[in-house]
Amino acid sequence: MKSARDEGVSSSLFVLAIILSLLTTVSGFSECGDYYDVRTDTTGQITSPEYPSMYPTYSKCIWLLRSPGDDYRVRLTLTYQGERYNGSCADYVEVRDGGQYAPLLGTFCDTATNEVVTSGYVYMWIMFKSDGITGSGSVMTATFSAYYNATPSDNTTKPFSDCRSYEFECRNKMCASLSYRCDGWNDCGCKNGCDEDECYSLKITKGVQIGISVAAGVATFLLVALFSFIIEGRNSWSSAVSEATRERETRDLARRRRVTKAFSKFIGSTDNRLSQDNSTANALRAPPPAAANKLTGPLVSLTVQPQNAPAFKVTDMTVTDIDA
Ligand SMILES: [Ca+2]
Repeated sequence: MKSARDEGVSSSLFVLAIILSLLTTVSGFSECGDYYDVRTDTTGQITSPEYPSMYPTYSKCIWLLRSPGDDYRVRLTLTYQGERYNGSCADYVEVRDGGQYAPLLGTFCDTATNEVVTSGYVYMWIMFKSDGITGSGSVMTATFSAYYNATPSDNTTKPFSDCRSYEFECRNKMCASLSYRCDGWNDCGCKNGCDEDECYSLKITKGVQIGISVAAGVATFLLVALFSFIIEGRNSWSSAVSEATRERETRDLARRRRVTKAFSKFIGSTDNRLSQDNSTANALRAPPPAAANKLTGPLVSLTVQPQNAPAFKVTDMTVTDIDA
């Protein structure tokens, strides 16, 4: 029978298997965001992953644009087909006036065609993000250029801080925790030199990643099930051994009582007969020789037949039992 403790252990192992299965799931990531120095003589372009095809799910791209100088701003012309779900932004583009925590210049969830956004200073921060559901969202493309502004801005104020000791700087100047390296998620939101680069010796497709994840999850579950089976089998064996030991001890005790009772009866009948023969009685009641006191071990069989008394056989007892 399974004890409550065993059931608790099995439940905990099952939950652990589920967690491990989820942890072994490798998520896909897209290559997209970057850092650009905006030039005065030409325009640049940024696009959603896999453009001009539809962008994939779980995309995260972050671009940081820097104007040519203090008297320049960044101008972005955006065309986008986003997606809403239950009224909220599911896939969207976010533009900020500097860094990640700078004031918001605009959030685009729906259709936008040649929307123009201009920075107030020298930096512009842009993030495109898609969720895990493929819907109506399709593509994002934008051109950026330098926009001359005669009023210089404070070029010494960075839109981002220097990365801390436990962080690394992504190619797009974002800071990400070192623990985010090679965890299957694109935390930097950039390409080339980001947190998920050079994590695998083999380039594997998303289908193979899913296959590996499922196989790892199933293998983990089977290992836990085997471990639980071994624990349960060991407990059952211990219970069977204990039960057998108790039964043997009970049988031994009952047999010993029967023998003791029969032997007492035999001694009583012998005393009655010997009372008529004092010499024989004295001889039998005399202390045993020294050698007899040293007798130990099992008395396998003893057959006694006093005069005028039925034969009596004693088996399986020890000399110690007789003395007692
Ligand atoms: Ca990561």
